[in-house]
Amino acid sequence: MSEKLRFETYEAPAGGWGAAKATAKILLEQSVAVKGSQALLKMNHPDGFKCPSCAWPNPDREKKLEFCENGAKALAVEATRKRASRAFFAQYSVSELMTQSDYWLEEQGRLTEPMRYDPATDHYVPVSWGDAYKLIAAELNALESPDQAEFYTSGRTSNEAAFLYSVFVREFGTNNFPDCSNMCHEPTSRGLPMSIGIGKGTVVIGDFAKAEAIFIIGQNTGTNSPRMMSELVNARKRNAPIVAVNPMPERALIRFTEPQDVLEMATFGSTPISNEFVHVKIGGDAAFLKGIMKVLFERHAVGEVVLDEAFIRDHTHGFEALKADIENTAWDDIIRVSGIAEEQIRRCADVYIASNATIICFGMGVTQHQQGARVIQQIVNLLLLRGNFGKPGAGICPVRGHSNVQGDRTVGIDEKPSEAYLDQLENVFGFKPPRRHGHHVVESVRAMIDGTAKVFIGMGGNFIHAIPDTKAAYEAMSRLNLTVGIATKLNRGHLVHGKQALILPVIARSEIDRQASGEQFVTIEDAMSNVTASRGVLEPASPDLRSEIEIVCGMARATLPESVVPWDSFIADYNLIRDKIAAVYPDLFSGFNERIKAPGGFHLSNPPRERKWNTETGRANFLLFPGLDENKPVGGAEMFRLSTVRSHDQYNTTIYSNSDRYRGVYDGRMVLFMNEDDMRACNIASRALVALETIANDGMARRVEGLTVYPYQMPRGSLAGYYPELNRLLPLGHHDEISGTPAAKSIPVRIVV
Ligand SMILES: Nc1nc2c(c(=O)[nH]1)N[C@H]1C(S)=C(S)[C@@H](COP(=O)(O)OP(=O)(O)OC[C@H]3O[C@@H](n4cnc5c(=O)[nH]c(N)nc54)[C@H](O)[C@@H]3O)O[C@H]1N2
Ligand SMILES: Nc1nc2c(c(=O)[nH]1)N[C@H]1C(S)=C(S)[C@@H](COP(=O)(O)OP(=O)(O)OC[C@H]3O[C@@H](n4cnc5c(=O)[nH]c(N)nc54)[C@H](O)[C@@H]3O)O[C@H]1N2
Ligand SMILES: [Mo]
Repeated sequence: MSEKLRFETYEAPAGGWGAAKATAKILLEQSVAVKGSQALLKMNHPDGFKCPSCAWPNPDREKKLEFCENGAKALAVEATRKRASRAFFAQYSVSELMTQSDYWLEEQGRLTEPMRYDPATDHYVPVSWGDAYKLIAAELNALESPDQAEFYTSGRTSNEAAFLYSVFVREFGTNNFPDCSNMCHEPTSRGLPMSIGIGKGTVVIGDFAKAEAIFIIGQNTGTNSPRMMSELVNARKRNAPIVAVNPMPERALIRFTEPQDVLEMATFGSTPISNEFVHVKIGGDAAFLKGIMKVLFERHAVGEVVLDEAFIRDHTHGFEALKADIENTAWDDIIRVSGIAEEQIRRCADVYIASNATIICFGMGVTQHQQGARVIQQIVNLLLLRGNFGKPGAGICPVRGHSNVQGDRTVGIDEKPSEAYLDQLENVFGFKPPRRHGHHVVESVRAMIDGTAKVFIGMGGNFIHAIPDTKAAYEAMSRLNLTVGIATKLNRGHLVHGKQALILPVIARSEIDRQASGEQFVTIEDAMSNVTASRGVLEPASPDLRSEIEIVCGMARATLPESVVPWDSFIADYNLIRDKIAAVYPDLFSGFNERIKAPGGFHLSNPPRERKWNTETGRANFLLFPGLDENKPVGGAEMFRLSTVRSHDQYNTTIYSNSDRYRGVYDGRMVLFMNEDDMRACNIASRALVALETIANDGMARRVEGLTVYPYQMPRGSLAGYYPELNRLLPLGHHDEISGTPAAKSIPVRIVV
C-alpha cells in the first residue's frame, strides 16, 4: 500500500458543508479566492459564461447562484494564478516532464504562448503563431492523402469553433473527426436514432418538476452533474420516487444536502434520494430492464391496464416481437445476470406502473459496454410501453459529459456526415466536401498503430489518456510526423509527441475574447438541446493566447491559400460564423443571431417531443436485445468485470486531488474496489497489493501493478478502479458493437496476487 493512501467511510450526506468546504479550499489553493468567487457569480448567468464542467442545463426557476462544488473546481483550475511559461519549459526537458504525474503537469498552471518541440535539446521552445501555422500547413500539405491526418475534438469547444473546424477539415479533404463523444455518449447518438429518430435526449429541465418517477441508471450524479441534484432533491420533496441503478452505492444517490439550501445547511438536514437502490452487477442493466418489462407483460396478460395501448398502436413498431422476446426470457436468467432479486425488480416495476410520467436518466455506466447502444434501446422500449414520450414530465435523459459535447456534434463534428448535410455545406461555401466516411476514435488509433495516420491535431482534450490501450497508443503517437495540442493546460498528450510537435494555448471559456469588432461571445448546447451564449468575464491568462476560432482560421488560411471561405472576417466578428451556421442548418438555427439574444437562449427542435418519429418506419421502434449479456463472455471462473470510473476530485484526465471523499478514499488513486466475499474466496486481505491482467484473445499482455484492495459494497464479480490510470488494461478492440465506444465499464480482468 502506498504510504499516504488511507480509507475512511464517508458517513455524512453528499453535498452540504463538505461541498462548501471543498469549494473554498480549491479557490485558495489556486490563489484565486477573490477573483474566482467574483467569477462564480457570473457562471451560468445570462450575461456571463457557461460552466466549463458539465452539460447540465440551467434551471428554469430564478436562482441567484448556479454553480456547484465541481464547477467551482473547474473554474478555479482555469482561473489559477499559476503559469507554465517559457521559463518553465526551459527548466524541464520533455523527458524530465514525462516522469511527473498528470496531477503535477496540470498543476503547473495555464500555458502562456505557443511552443514548438525542439528535438536537438528535447525542450519545448517558444514559436510565433505565424510559424506554428506554417509548420502545420507544411505537414498537412505534404501528406499523400488528407485522410492521413486525424482531427480530434474535445467537448469544451464552442459551437462557433467546432463549426469552423469542421469546415476547415472538410475543405482540406477528410472526414476524420475522432471526438471525445466517441468514448462517451456515442452509443446514445447512434442507438437512439434507430429507436426514436434523434440521437439526443427528449426532456427539458422543466419536465423534472412534473415527473412522477425518475430512474437514474449508471450515473454518478453528485460528482459528475451536481447541479442535477437540485432536481432530484425537489422531486423527493414532492414525493416523486427515485430509482437508482448502480453497482457502486454512490453517496449522493443515497442522501444529499443541497449546499445552496440555507435552511438545510443551517440545520444539518439532508434529503434521502433513492427510494430503491438497485445494486446491479456490472453489465446487468439489460437484464434488469428486461425484468421490469417482464412484469409489465405478465400483468398485461392477466388484464391489468399497465401499458399505454393507444400510444403503442398509434406510434410504435415491433411490439409483438418485443413481447415474444421478453416472454421467452426466463426469470432465473434475469436474476443471475442482473444480480437483483425478483422481488426488487417487481417493486421497481410497481414504481414505474404507478407513474404517469417517467424520466429515465443514464450515464457512462450504460454506454460503455459492448452492447451499450442496445441497452439504451431497451431503456426506450421500457419508456415506449407506457407512452413516456411527448408528454410533460416524461422522456429519456442521456446525461452528457463535456459542456458542449452535444453542440459540437450538432454543428458538424461527425465522422459519418449525412449526404444532405454535405450537399448543404457545398451550397453554402462552394467547395466539394469529401464524401467518404472518416475515422472515429478507435479507428483513428488503429490508423496510428498501422502507420497510415501521420498528423494528429487535438482541439482540446487529452486524447492519449482518454483512449484505450495506453501503452500501444504511446508508441503510435510517437511515430507521427506532427502532433498539435490546442489547450489551456499542459497534459500528457503534449509530452507523448510526434517527430514535430506544437502546443497552442487558448483563451478559456471564463475569459474575455476581444476581436476587431469588440468583445465576442460564443454559444454552447447543453444536454437538453438549449443553445445559450457564453461570455467570458476574466482577463485572459496571458496576452499571447488566441481564441480557438482564431486558431482554426489561422490553420485554415495557412493550409488552404486558395480557400473559398472568408476566414479573416470570421475572426473579426463571431456573428458572421453564426450566420453561416444558420445557413447550413436552417431547420435548427435560422435567425441564430436574433434568437440567441433571448436571456435563456433557445431550444432546438426535438421531434419525439411532438410524437414525430424520423425513423425508417416513421414510428418509434421497439428494438430487440439478443440474450442478456452486455459483454461477450471471455475467460472462465477467474474472470471479474472491471469498471473504470471518475473520482469526486477529477475532471476526466485532470486530477484536482488524489482523494475521493464520498467513496472514502484519501491520498491515493491506485485503488481496487472489491466485494468482501470475493476477497475471501480469492484469499485476498484488505489493503493487499494486487495486480490486474486483462483477459483478451488478441495476443497482447496488459497488466497494471500496485493496486490496493479496498473492501467495498460491490456486487460479486464486479470490480472498480480509476480512469485514466487503468486505461492501459482496456483493449482497443473492446468496444460497443454499434458505435465503437470503448467498453470502459466492463473490462474482463483477472486478479494476480
Ligand atoms: N466533476 C466532474 N464532472 C464531470 C466529469 C468529471 O470527470 N468530473 N466528466 C464529464 C464527462 S465527459 C462525462 S461523460 C460525465 C460522466 O459522468 P458519469 O456518467 O457519472 O461517469 P462515471 O463516473 O464514469 O461513472 C458512472 C457510474 O456508472 C456506474 N457503473 C459502472 N458500471 C456500471 C454498470 O454496468 N451498470 C450501471 N448501472 N452502472 C455502472 C459507476 O459506478 C458510476 O457511478 O461527467 C461529466 N462531468
Ligand atoms: N477508462 C476510461 N476511459 C475514458 C472514460 C472512462 O470513463 N473510462 N471516459 C471517456 C469520456 S466520457 C470522455 S468525454 C473522454 C475525455 O477525453 P478528453 O475530452 O480528451 O479529456 P479531458 O481530460 O476532458 O481533457 C482535458 C484537457 O483539455 C484541455 N482544455 C481544458 N479546457 C479547454 C478549453 O477551453 N479549450 C481547449 N482547447 N482545451 C481545453 C486542457 O489542456 C486539459 O488538459 O475520456 C474517455 N475515456
Ligand atoms: Mo464524456
